[in-house]
Amino acid sequence: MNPITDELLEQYQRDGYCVVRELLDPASLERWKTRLSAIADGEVAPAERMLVMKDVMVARGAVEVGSKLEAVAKIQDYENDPELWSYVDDDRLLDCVERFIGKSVFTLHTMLINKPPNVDGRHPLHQDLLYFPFRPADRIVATWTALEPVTRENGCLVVVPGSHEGELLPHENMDWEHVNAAYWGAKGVGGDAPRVHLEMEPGDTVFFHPILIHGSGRNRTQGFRRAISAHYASTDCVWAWNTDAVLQRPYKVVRGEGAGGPWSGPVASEGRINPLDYVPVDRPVAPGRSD
Ligand SMILES: O=C(O)CCC(=O)C(=O)O
Repeated sequence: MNPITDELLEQYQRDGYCVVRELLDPASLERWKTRLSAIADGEVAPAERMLVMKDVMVARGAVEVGSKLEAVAKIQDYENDPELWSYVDDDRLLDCVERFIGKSVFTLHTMLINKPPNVDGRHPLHQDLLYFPFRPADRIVATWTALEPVTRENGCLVVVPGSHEGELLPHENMDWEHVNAAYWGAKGVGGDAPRVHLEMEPGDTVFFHPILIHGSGRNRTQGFRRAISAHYASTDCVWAWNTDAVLQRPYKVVRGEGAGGPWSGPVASEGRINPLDYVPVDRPVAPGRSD
């Protein structure tokens, strides 16, 4: 039976997210954590087009780290890393993804989020569609899998149920002392928004809509808070930004016609969206990267 029962699908449609408990097994989680460490330690070179982001506090020398892994905030675009790619390509995940956006899908974005001890690491409340040039939004879904117990104390995800029914909002830079690059917050959405904290066990996976307002808190523990994540879009989606950076990321088809190959269109010719309407003008979207 597909783990996305009718009940979970209804919850996703109503609230903009749903959680599948223990979707992925401990050995798989270990494999991805090991790879993260190997890349952070420099034992394995970052794959082509992969971005390894240092935490802003480490980069500014505001905190001393005890290991190379403590310096890394995020790995992005791991499509060309065979170990991490095994997450995106996992049938257990893809069977769920199909329930939300159909049988023919490509990866829009891939990420490993590392929240080490002693750094701020907060992610303000935001909407992921901000970063994505494809539409319609309803044909995009995020997956986020806990690699260890994720709690309020170590900075679990926080979501605003039902917010996926709204519009994509303009975002702004946060007025915080330490904010990682491109961690923008949705304008006018404060800490008083009706939030739910998603505490999760290793292998639990949340699926969420790209307009859902979400973020995460500080890691107040002395351990790591790691998660692996991907965004998938239906191959029916069109490129809808008015920029020419069409191959901004290594988009790859994972299921359906053309699986294994790169995404190749279509690009909308009319009604294009200007990403700068949504992001702070002093930090425009850089073609190729969102860091
Ligand atoms: O894992 C986190 O702390 C937040 C991730 C997130 O919201 C994002 O990258 O869009």
